Amino acid sequence: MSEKLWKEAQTHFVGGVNSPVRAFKGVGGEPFFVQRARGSHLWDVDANEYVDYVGSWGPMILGHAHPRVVQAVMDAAREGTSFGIPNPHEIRLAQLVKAAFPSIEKVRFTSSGTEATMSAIRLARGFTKRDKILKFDGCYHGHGDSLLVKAGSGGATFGVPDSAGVPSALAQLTHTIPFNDFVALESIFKSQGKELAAVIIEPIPANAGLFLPKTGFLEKLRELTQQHGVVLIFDEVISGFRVAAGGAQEIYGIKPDLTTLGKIIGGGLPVGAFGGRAEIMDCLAPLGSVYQAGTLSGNPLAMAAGIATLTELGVGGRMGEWGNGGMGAMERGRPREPKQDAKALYNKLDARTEKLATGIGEAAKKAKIPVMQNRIGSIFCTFFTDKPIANYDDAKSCDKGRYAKFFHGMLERGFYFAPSQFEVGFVSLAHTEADIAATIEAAGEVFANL
Ligand code: KE4
Repeated sequence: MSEKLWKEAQTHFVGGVNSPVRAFKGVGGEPFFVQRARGSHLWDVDANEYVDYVGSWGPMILGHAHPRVVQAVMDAAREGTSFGIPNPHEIRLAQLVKAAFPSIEKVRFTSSGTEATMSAIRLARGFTKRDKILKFDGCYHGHGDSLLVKAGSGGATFGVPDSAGVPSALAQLTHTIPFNDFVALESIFKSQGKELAAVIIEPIPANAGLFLPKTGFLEKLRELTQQHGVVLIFDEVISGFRVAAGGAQEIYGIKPDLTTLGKIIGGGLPVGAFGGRAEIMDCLAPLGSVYQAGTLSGNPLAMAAGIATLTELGVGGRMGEWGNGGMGAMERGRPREPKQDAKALYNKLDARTEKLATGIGEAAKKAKIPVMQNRIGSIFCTFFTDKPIANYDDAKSCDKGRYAKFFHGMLERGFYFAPSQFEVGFVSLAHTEADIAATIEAAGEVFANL
């Protein structure tokens, strides 16, 4: 059935997909079509079952079709699917976001991470009246024109990090340097510091595989941006509510000027957000001169899914008059205490992912396959190399062919990993010890055949 659908999909969609990374170009072969998903498992239209380590590229931290998320969306849908008028759900989700991100004084919801980062860049340019921006090689911040310069994710997968169609006059305003490169960082601020509107960074880059900031790198970046009046934007679309409730800024104790969010805060429905210092945010229309808008921004269903997800994650937040959960909880006026302490849940995710990553690493070692496992919290990446991976160049030197064989070997055994060496894997609260054990066993078989 997947083959039949794939054939027809080619007649409707470019490359058969609505987003390039889904086309399996990074690993070869053809994607399957999902029929349904629940918890940590997916079923394709041919009833094949998979343990899912992509989780829709990050949103599904609770696992698929979590009953409370589904219920919240159903409750909200019964009241109407979109108003284009302020609604109480927006307030509750904002409370939960601000409870986890103290750096966010004001927030604006969008319908995707791309909209969030695009808007944050425009806002920083409007606030500073400067045009240039700095990003890092291999980081991906969505497909906004200014950000498709040496971008990761699909850009890296297809080896086209700089997209056609972006006017060179605009692309020239985007400077890029290698991540974790202290010398390049000092030098670009020496030469361009006063002309930079913003630096946008994935504090934990997860779009060229996964690598971590070297000690002091983010602190140095914060210090230099402060000195030069440059807006520091933490793109936490992946890391927000993923590596900790308060994302990378909670882990590293750095306060950015703006933060962008997405994925988890929508619980699988289309949501993005950008927020930060009120002094900067207030430059946005309708108060300020930086225009930004969206028909479905703050959509009640997407808000309800996000509220239910963050509540299940134990993100307490100030118990506003709307309480937790969807509209239902509001009408009943019964605010519900978050189920569990967020810390305990993140520790559980961390321990389970540690077990998986260690198991895969040991299986590779036993088969004498050089593999480097990078991990933080419930994000992991299996690089086929014997070298440590600390930036995009390191990631590009990995054995992508071997990754593709690993991917297909695991897929045949019912384990769905990211269809590209330049993406990451995610563990959810729904992944069981049995899932992890079975995955490690399968990896052992695959490595033995590599
Ligand atoms: P969206 O526009 O795809 O919602 O978000 C863009 C974005 C922004 N910032 C970061 C750090 C991101 O990782 C993303 C999107 N991530 C990719 C996967 N790595 C989305 C998957 C896809 O493009 O289909």
